[in-house]
Amino acid sequence: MSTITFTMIKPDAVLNGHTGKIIDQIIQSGFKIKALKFTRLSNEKAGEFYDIHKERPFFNDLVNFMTSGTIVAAVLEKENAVLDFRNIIGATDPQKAEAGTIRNLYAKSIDANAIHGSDSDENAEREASFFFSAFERF
Ligand code: 3AN
Repeated sequence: MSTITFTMIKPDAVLNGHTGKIIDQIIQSGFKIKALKFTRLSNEKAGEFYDIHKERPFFNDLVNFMTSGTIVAAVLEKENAVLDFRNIIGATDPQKAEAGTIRNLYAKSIDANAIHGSDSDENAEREASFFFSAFERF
C-alpha cells in the first residue's frame, strides 16, 4: 500500500543550488511527487512546525536557520514512504550519514543538514497538511 511522507529541502541546500539534484535523487529512488512548492517559513510557522523540539537547546538556532531563506516543501508517495525516505536522506548528523545519502552528499552540519523527512506516518500527515491543502495533494 502506498503511504506518504513529507520533506523540506532546507535553506542551505536551496542556496547552494542542490534542489534539482536532490529532487532527481528522490524520483530515481521510486518516490512520486504529489505536491511541491518553493516557499519560505515565517518565524511563527517554523516555531509551530518544530513545536516538538521547543524545549531542546537547539530550538532557536533551528527556527532561525529554517526561516533564513527559501525552502522547497513536498509531499511524496511510495510504499513504506517514511522509512524508505529516511534511508535515502541518511542520519541527522551528516558526518554519520551513509555514503550516497542526500545528507552525506549535500549537508554541511547537523543544523544545516540539507533536508527534512517525517519520522512517522502520523507526523507525515500533520506536516503535509501544514503546507498543502487536501486538494493540492490529490
Ligand atoms: P531529523 O531531521 O533527522 O528527523 P530531528 O527531528 O531530531 O532530526 O531534528 C530536527 C532538526 O533539528 C534536524 N533536522 C536538525 O536540523 C536539528 N537538530 C537536531 N538535533 C540537533 C542538534 N543536536 N544540534 C543542532 N541541531 C539539531
